[in-house]
Amino acid sequence: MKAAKPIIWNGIIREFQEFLPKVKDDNVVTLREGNTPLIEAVNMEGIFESGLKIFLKYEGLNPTGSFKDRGMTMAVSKAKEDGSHAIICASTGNTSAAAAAYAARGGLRAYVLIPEGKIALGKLSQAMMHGATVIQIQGNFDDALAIVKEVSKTYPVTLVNSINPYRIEGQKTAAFEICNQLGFAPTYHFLPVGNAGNITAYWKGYKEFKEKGIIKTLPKMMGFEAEGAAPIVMGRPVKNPETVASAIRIGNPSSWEAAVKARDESGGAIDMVSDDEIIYAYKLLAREGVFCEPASAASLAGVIKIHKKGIFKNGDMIVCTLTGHGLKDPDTAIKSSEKPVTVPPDLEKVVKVLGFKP
Ligand code: AN7
Repeated sequence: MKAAKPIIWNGIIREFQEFLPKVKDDNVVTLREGNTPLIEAVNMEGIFESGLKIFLKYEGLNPTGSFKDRGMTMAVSKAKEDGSHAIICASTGNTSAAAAAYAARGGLRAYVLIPEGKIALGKLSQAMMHGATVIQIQGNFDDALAIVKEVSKTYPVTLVNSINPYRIEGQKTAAFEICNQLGFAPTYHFLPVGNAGNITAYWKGYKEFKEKGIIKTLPKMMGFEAEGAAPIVMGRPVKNPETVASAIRIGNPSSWEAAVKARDESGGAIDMVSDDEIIYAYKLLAREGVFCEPASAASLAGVIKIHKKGIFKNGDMIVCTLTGHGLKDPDTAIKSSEKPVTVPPDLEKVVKVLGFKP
């Protein structure tokens, strides 16, 4: 290489402008989100027969560590364009982190409502560090969402939960990237389901690429809720949702109907996985060198569950969205791992722990 080679990615609004609502360039609030890697799983022999290809869309590599950045750049840019000075959201953590960061970037105020004691440490630190006003609700996400909806109706603040249609618009760009990365759409697309915005967004993205003739086939959309927070699977809201995957601890999703539509139109499924299955998949992903948060692993847990039913065919292409970075939730990572060994600063003792002969 004789000269520096420019590698420039301008963020999803500028890169995918022909597919997104127009934003005046001065109003674009971006941290150059998107362009996340699609990583093939290579250490899963023994779990799946060969011939099954699994790709991981590692959304934890977005600027704030989750897929929420795609929707947030769009929602905050539009809020700015509309003259809004403040945004508000309810969140299980990642939305609040993204809202806080993009609001800071764009010079808007952010107000975030979170369930007290139920969001992962990394996410809380992000919202606080970016200067959002953080309000802990003595209740769950669903309680918080009901309140922010009311507040945004009455007061001069823009709601940036995924009820805001710009969020879905931004998030659909992950489907575009997967098609561009593979050269076609996968056979199956697995992802965790919480408030159900992301499955809705991906399906919209795939359909738009098909309408434009960029892809020929559509994937089956496979959404996975956590067993203790599975309103769509149960067919009714869950009053007190509970799961180790705190990001998807949601009992009454906003995009419920749209998610069911994505499932039915695509010939996919919305199913659930237990906390044990989630943690098992979380550790398998770590063995790939890919660190995601527990909720993200619901996608791979779903693949394992469906694989056991013998539904996959040789050559099927599977994409799992890993929605958030593992560093978001260090507590669960430490709880799920072998403890470090402590020894004095002594060569022999260290060598012994390493299993070598002294
Ligand atoms: C890592 O941050 O709802 O089904 O308030 O953080 O589109 O809600 C987070 C959701 C999956 C579920 N994985 O996506 C919030 C929030 C991670 C998440 C989901 C979330 P949706």
